[in-house]
Amino acid sequence: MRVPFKRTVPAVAALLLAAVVAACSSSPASSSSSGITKGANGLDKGLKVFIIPKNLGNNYFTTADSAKSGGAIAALDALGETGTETSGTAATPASQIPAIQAAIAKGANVLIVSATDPTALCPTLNAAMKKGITVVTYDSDAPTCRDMFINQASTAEIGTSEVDVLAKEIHDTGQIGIVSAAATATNQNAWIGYMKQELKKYPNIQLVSTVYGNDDPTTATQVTEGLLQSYPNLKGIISPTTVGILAAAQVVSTPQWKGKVLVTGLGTPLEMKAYVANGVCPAFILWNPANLGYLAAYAAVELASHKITNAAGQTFTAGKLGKYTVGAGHTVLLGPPTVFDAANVNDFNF
Ligand code: RAM
Repeated sequence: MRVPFKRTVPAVAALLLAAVVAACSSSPASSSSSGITKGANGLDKGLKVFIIPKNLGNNYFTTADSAKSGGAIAALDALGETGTETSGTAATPASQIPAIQAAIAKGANVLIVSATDPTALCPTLNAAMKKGITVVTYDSDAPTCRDMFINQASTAEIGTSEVDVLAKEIHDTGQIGIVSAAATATNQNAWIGYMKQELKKYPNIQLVSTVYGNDDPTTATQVTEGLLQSYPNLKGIISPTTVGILAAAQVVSTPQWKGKVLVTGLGTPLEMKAYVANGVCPAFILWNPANLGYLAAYAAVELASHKITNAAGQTFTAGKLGKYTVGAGHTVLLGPPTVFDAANVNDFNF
């Protein structure tokens, strides 16, 4: 016969006390109310991760972020996190900041951000870090208000190689212009800084103007047309943005400019292969955007799980990409950039 279990008053009190202690002492990493648990690999599972590119509707970021392309959300799915891509439609802080604020309000544990404007974003990102949210930048940095930056390739190499590619094509001579993204973008400004240094090696090349297309196809087309009208003897355009280089190549493919002006910069193989074929853009540069997003996701989860810190020398494995080491300035480098031309441009699906 089963003996009915009789709860004594002290036993009930002890149970209540245990429940109160458990509720009060739950850390974010083990709290069942937050849905975060510790996996056998030492990483938190169930983190709410928001990926916030400069803007939505830009193929480069869609590739970097989405599950389908093997980007950030593919990595987050594999790790058991909740990954959400969100941003505004324009690559401006006015469009991006509300998306960051909304992600914080939704209980984000991690923000992965490509900064449209570090100055404008920092108050919001600093507030997020104060709340204990892990802030990782990828693609475009905000150096004073993040825990870690995932850099696509060496900043110096990206800047100097674009100049070297164009210099060779125009035989080291003539006027050139730059069609950039937003005037506030950290990544483009840093690359342009290295372009200017590299141009000192080419005394017969003159950089006549830098114009800004704001990663908007219409604006990029208009500023390219304006640049060509102002400098009718222009020999080349460098556009260190996937949106800008496509617009510039389209403008230069019209009869007025084709054969007179060459375009290079940073582009995606799928968008640029037609302009390699028609001779307007014989060569351009990029990295694998999906790998950038994937690496950023792994690094952010390692950091948020306190499995690594952001100190130089810390190492972690980013799934299929293998082992990475944190470098100086709390930065992780994806790898070297790739030069695309007629020999390889058809081999890539991004
Ligand atoms: C655009 C964006 C992005 C940049 C690429 C190369 O898509 O400006 O930040 O890294 O171009």
